Amino acid sequence: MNGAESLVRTLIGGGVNVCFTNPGTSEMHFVAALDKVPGMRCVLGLFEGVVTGAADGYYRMLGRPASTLLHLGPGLANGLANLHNAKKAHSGIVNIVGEHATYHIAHDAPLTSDIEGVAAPMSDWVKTSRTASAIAADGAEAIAVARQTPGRVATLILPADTAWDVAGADGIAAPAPRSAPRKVSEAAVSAAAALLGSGERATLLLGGDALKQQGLELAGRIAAKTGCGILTEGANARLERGAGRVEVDRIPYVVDKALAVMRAAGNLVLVGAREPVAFFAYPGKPSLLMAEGTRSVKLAGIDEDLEAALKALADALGATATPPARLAAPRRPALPTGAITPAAIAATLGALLPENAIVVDESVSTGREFFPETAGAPPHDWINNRGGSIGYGMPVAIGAAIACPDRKVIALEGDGSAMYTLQSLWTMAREGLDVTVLILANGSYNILRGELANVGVRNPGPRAVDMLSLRRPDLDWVALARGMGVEAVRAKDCAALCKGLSAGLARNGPYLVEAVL
Ligand SMILES: Cc1ncc(C[n+]2csc(CCOP(=O)(O)OP(=O)(O)O)c2C)c(N)n1
Repeated sequence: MNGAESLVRTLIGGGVNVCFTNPGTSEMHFVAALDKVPGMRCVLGLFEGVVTGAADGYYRMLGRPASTLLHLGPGLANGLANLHNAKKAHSGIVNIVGEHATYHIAHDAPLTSDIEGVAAPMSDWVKTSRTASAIAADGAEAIAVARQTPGRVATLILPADTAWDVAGADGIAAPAPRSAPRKVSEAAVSAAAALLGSGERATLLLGGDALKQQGLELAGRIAAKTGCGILTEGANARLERGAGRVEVDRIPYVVDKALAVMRAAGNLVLVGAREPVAFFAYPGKPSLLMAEGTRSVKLAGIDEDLEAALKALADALGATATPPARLAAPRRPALPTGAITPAAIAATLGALLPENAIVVDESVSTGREFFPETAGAPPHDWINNRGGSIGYGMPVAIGAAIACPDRKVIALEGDGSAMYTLQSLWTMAREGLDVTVLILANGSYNILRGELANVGVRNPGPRAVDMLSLRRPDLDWVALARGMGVEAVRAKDCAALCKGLSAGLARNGPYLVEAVL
């Protein structure tokens, strides 16, 4: 057995049985090993941002790492933006990057680069496996790191000779068992209970696994008992919502709106969330969104057992049996008519969202008001971009669809964002993934028009405005999708939007609807 096969066997033995790849010469032994070892689902992405984003989406739905295969420093560099998003979402990934044979590196060949240096900022752990006899143990360590609580990005660099040399005696290593998340301290529970019992206005700010149904339900009981509010951070790795679940709002993106929400929120109890920070600094506006005169108490961090923490808090407050507040009643808005507007899209989604759907939200400015209209739709998951690097949505949809083949995935895509990783459509077609992509075609980087004003630019000139336009030429999403094997339709009014979306939702496979705003 060579090192590559030893690594593939170690991955499969360690429960990592999906590999998103974009290989090159230095990874050929790994690619060959994929056929020698049964059990690995291999998915080709035609750009590395598709590969890393897909691994992110897979983890978000299963809580289990997938592996990637990237080609040296430049391949890794192409995948970094979505690796950044994955890291911010606390997604565990075994990120495998090929490297030249160890003795070849000194010769500074064209593709030679400092791979560890490129990997470090977007990884939680980086290791170059220097020999074929070490690769099994190194692979097992990467798996163990990736599946900690929270998940981590473990970058394992695989030199070509490590892959092709003969591996150690049995060639397979088992990762250390997953350790249980840390338990919340009694002191933290008492402090949170005291804050909520103080009579001052307070809000639970939830993140991570506190956004799953059980955590939300406990938060709802605490809210019913104490009168506190419930909020989430602006972007969530995965939020379970819909009819029958506790309804929560996100902190808005726009700073003035966020400040108003935070003023009303009062003191914060942090449960897997951090004190909120604005996405950007703006002249004359604060970076920290905590309202003046308010304070926060940390009940539990992202590395702790958040459901158990909420349970302990509910116990301390005598709220365990209190019926939860804010349960969303089943509600479907009426289908809208006329021109396609952000509000009409919100209503259409609320009217049509199927039960158990996974919504990957990269709707940017168009989707700011999608939550109220979809809150009463049948139970579903809602995924946001936690790293702010656009182009995450369609790749994450791929990973989610592979993780959950029985669930409908809906990717809400700003047209600007979708262009970053549009190669995703080809992978969706090739793998027959059940993803409906809704392109929000406003022909512009609309959000940045607002940002020009927000940073204080008055009367921007034609060159500035032109940098925010996607016109000249217009993008033809129907042609782009068809060119990659995905059926598509253009909708210019609400009736066509409803028809197109319904067609996508009715099939079992990829479909794209271009909604012209
Ligand atoms: C990798 C990366 N490049 C650039 C940006 C800056 N940026 C943020 S939003 C945006 C435009 C998004 O356009 P679109 O998806 O069409 O949404 P819209 O603004 O029209 O709602 C850009 C370029 C970013 N966040 N990430």
